[in-house]
Amino acid sequence: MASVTSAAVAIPSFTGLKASGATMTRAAANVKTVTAPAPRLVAKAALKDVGVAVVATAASALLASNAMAAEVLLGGNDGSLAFVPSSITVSPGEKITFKNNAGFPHNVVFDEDEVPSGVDVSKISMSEEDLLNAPGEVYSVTLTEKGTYSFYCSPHQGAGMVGKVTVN
Ligand SMILES: [Cu+2]
Repeated sequence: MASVTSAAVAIPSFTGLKASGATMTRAAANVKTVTAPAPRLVAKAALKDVGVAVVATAASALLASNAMAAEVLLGGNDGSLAFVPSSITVSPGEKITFKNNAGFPHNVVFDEDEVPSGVDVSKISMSEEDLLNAPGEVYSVTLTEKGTYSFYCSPHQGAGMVGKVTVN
């Protein structure tokens, strides 16, 4: 997938040359691929920006989950203090990336009373004092235990910034 970036970089040199019609067509096709609003591509790009990462899984689980990723925005485009979407379902080992979008600072804290038994919330949560301050800043977590997890943003919990992830 590193080719996504290099293809985008290579495009100006294609268009700058007196390229044959065939080459131009190929370059145009590349542009289309790169700019297509495919959610999977967006999620993968976000993974490169991981600022704070928590990996609570074995390497084998990570390898198995390479092709899967879920993204949750922190703060709605309409300015709402919310996780968007507020409820997601993922597979065990699937990477979940929380991305600062609007109304920050935000964070992601799992509720110790609302996770599957045996799960240590300190291993999957940001600390209550830890905050994502910059736009696009991300926090990623991987959950392996099946069940339902509730989480909240500590600065905005009172405003209803809570969410749920089901690992199934
Ligand atoms: Cu928040």
